[in-house]
Amino acid sequence: MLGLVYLSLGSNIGDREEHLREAIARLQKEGRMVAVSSFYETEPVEFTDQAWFLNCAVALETSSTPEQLMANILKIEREMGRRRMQEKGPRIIDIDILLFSNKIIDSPALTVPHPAMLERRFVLQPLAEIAPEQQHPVLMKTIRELLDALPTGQTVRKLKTS
Ligand code: PH2
Ligand code: MG
Ligand code: MG
Repeated sequence: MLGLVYLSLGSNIGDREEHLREAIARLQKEGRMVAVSSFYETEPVEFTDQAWFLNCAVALETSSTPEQLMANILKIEREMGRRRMQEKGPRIIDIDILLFSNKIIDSPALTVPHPAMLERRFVLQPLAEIAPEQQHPVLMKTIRELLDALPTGQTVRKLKTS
């Protein structure tokens, strides 16, 4: 069975753009890459005393289970040099599963839909670019509606490409 997965990618250490591209290339081995959003320059939230991030969202069609995909994502993060130090702190690459078809998962290893996505403009804005009509399987609201419901604040701007 094929699953349609939406992922959020972020980096705020070193060559952020290169890290996002590298992660996307590696994720292509996990299935069929259906869409990749623009890259967005985003103000750090939650833990604010760190450098600005580059974030994007991708859609991936995969035959993996959520647990398999999560394990492969953690492997990609490790292989790209990620070392977990401070929670929510600076990272070379972070890859989060936002949605996995219309699955609802609540295990110690994995929570889907991603619980924090509702509050994060750095997630919803890139995601709305590639999947505005996608429904959140718990709230039954579209990504566009969730984005429109966000309070102002959290600067997120599309990266100007040369
Ligand atoms: N990730 C976090 C915490 N804060 N802020 C931005 N702008 N982008 C992120 O990817 C991010 C964050 C924890 O995963
Ligand atoms: Mg994260
Ligand atoms: Mg993560």
